[in-house]
Amino acid sequence: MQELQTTVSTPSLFSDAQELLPFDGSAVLYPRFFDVDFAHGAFEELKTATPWEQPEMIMFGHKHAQAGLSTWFTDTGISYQYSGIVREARPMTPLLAKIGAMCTAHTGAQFNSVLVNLYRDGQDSVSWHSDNEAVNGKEPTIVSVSLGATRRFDLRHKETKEMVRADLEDGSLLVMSGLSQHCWVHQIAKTKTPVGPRINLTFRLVQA
Ligand SMILES: O=C(O)CCC(=O)C(=O)O
Ligand SMILES: [Mn+2]
Repeated sequence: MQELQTTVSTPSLFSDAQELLPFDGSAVLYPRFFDVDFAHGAFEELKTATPWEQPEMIMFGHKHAQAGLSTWFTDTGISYQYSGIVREARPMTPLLAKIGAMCTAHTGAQFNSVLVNLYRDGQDSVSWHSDNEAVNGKEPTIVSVSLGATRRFDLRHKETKEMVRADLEDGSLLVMSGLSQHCWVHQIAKTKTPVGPRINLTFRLVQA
């Protein structure tokens, strides 16, 4: 006779989840959210199939200066504007929709758009900014997927200047929510350490 299981223990798949922010918002890192094969396949498909655009290089004085390639996907038709740049909407692809659905299944948050960034090497970067444009709404949940080379992610509190750092590894998921965009800025700094290419996807729920 089969023994009845009286205690149910469900070991969390994400027991290594880590809250990065000490206060004023949340940024939870799941270092190995996607399995290696899935992450590798997604990286290759995105690298090859994405119509990469290089937004006009902005030198300084702007909050989201970017030296890299990126593309904005959404079926809402809403363009994304930051630092005086307007990113035209491209239709979501099946792969991006699938990754977005995996993020929704895990977080419960809905997404209708994704900004895809390619960092070709250590010279590609995104300078200090917060994703606080009105289009993202108040206290947005922004889910960031990292594929490919590991890059360091810095967060800095706008008032206390407290710094938090984390390595965003291949297949990791970072969920930023609450006051995180209001109280903190973040960046991917340039690095002289030789690094391979990295693709980052930030899923968002935008409204016109
Ligand atoms: O590449 C990353 O991890 C961050 C990208 C980012 O902050 C953004 O696209 O707004
Ligand atoms: Mn950002």
